[in-house]
Amino acid sequence: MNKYRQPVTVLPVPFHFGASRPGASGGPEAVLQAGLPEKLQLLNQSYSILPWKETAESAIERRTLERLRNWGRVLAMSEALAHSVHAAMENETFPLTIGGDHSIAIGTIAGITERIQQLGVVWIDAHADMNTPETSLTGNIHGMALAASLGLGDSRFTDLLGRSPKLQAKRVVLVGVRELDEGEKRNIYETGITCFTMHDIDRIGMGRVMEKAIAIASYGSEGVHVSFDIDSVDPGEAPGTGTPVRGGLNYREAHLAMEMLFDCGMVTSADIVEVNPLLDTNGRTARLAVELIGSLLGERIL
Ligand code: 5AB
Ligand code: MN
Ligand code: MN
Ligand code: MN
Repeated sequence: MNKYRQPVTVLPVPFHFGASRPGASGGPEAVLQAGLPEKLQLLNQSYSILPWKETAESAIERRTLERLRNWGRVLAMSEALAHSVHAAMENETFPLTIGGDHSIAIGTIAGITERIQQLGVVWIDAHADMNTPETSLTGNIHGMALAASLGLGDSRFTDLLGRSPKLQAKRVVLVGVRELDEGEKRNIYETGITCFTMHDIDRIGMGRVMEKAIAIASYGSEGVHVSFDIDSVDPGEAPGTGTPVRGGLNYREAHLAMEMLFDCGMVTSADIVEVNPLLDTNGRTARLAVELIGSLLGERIL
């Protein structure tokens, strides 16, 4: 998509409790300020922005565990987001969440799969986000989001809205990976999801990698979700993010990925996450996020 030119529902999620460093909660505001509304207007893309509702903090929300940091807050956010995303789908719109740290994808995917059970996922990230509370070295839930959606880890997250797993491994593809914890390697292998690392991109090129990724995510699927972690891009281009890793996608590779995803006509939702304005230089990373959203929604020079 957005082949059918569905209206876009922009869902800002100012949230950072899934990560160690604060700042990702300023991501949505930074991306909006960097010109997201103007970009959507330029593309003649109809859209609405659904403001995030802060809930009054409860005792449950303050619950935490060393291996599942801030789980109460992450769970409350995930439930609220899942309902908003599901409603956006029911209204025949394209949900576009703006993070926030990557834990928000647990809620997005729970909401989407209420409607699309055979969902493909292209997860573009320097990391795999395939930890469970047992394998994680940090306890940060943003590093567990993909595993939870595949049914691995704590049942509070895997069973959000009542079904698990949300995703089938054969439709899930990682792109841009260059840093994995030991336990994540096992989880990738045991689930059987596909992982294209930077090594694969260097060897066969981003074009071939994305052809394969799209084929896997869309085979027999009713829709494809794109979960784009801005730390997939090289820190030279995208410094404003909490867990940067050298050797990432260059500017053109990142755009090519988004353009090919648009062209495949299967994309029905997306997350753009981990933009951290506190770590950014002059809004560079937020502007990149806006440009990449443009490519995903069909922006072309010709
Ligand atoms: B991100 C790490 N594997 O689990 C962990 O940015 C990093 O959403 C996770 O990809 C990075 O804490 C999570 C060391
Ligand atoms: Mn991530
Ligand atoms: Mn990452
Ligand atoms: Mn990160």
